[in-house]
Amino acid sequence: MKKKALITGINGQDGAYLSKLLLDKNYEVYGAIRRGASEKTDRLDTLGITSKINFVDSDLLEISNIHQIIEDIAPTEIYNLAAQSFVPTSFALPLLTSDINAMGCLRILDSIKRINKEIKFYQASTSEMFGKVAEIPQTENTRLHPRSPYGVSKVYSHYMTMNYRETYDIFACSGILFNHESPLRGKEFVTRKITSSLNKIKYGLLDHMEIGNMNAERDWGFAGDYVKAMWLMLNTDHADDYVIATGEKHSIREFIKLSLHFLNIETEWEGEGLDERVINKSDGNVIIKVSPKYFRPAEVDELIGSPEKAKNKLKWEPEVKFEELVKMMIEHDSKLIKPN
Ligand code: NAP
Ligand code: F7E
Repeated sequence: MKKKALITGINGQDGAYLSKLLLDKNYEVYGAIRRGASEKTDRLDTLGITSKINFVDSDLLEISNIHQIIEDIAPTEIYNLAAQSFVPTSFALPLLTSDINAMGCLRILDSIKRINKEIKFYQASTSEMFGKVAEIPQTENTRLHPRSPYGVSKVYSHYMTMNYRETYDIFACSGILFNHESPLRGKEFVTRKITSSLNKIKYGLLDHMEIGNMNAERDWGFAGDYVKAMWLMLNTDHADDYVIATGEKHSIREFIKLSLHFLNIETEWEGEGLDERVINKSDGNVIIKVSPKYFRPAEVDELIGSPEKAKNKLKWEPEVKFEELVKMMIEHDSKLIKPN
């Protein structure tokens, strides 16, 4: 019999790549999707898999709906990827973020407990839980110190996942995933903002890009590699929590410089802090300015994860390196806007 997976947040970046992976593994894939005023399947369309997915109307805010769809579908595995996942929005909407990210997870866990404790559960935990980092690199045992309502909401769901595993013997795993990017990344996140905006600048569709803190450092991997780790967690001998990362960190400034390199834009960098700016050598135009608008009330300065446990226990390794990831994103955005 085919395995059945229910994916919340199926139309997000990870939902799209995970669906593709599970369909390739011959799963029946059910996608929980909340209704919106416009079409939302563009990422699934890009991967050519929309018609293979069984969509169900769902919202993590509604307990009766969650209970009902789990009962109706009777999934073998549930991947909880739905979230209000943009950190700056979590400062503006802390209660809604908590309701979706923290209580949403609990609504699913409690439904599993009541309906069928054999259903395996994956929770999308995050490196944002480490926040003001207690040690370098961060492991599964590093003390948590979140720096945003988003981070705090994910700490709640992380511990609740652990609690339901220990208390009710549910096969529930948390993947503590560090930043992972792709051509399908939302354009509000810094990597895609950079690759999309710099392409527009190159082809004359945008005058300049405004950016926030370029000193922040992240451990960036490829989303396609990271969804494999999610599946491995639910398909190994026992449930546990794992850090998924590359073990390498780079600053936002480095990401920008590499993107400029792949676009063959030669630049000069001037000024410091809020006055820092980047000038296009070919025409003398300022193409990047710093704006206080993109600074956060509290910042996570530096994240770098140790994927040792995942390497040893799951035999998981990231395949796409930093340079390859930047190139892939730049090339994808070039294709989207290049004339002809
Ligand atoms: P994403 O692209 O922002 O997708 C989030 C998904 O959640 C969207 O499909 C969204 O649907 C859905 N959603 C939001 N609120 C919902 C609600 N109330 N009910 C049902 N669905 C709702 O996020 P992602 O990058 O794929 O990340 C997937 C998960 O991993 C998230 O939980 C995120 O917090 C976590 N995570 C991501 C990273 C990363 O670097 N990408 C790292 C660690 C953890 P709409 O289209 O309707 O908004
Ligand atoms: O910011 C800095 C910003 O928004 C990265 C989510 O998937 O990964 C993601 O969260 C860094 C921050 O991602 C801009 O201050 C500078 O230090 O791309 P981001 P994030 O906040 O790390 C984690 C693991 C998740 O779990 C989240 O769901 O970049 N930065 N200038 C900027 N960031 C943005 N967005 N825009 C700027 O203009």
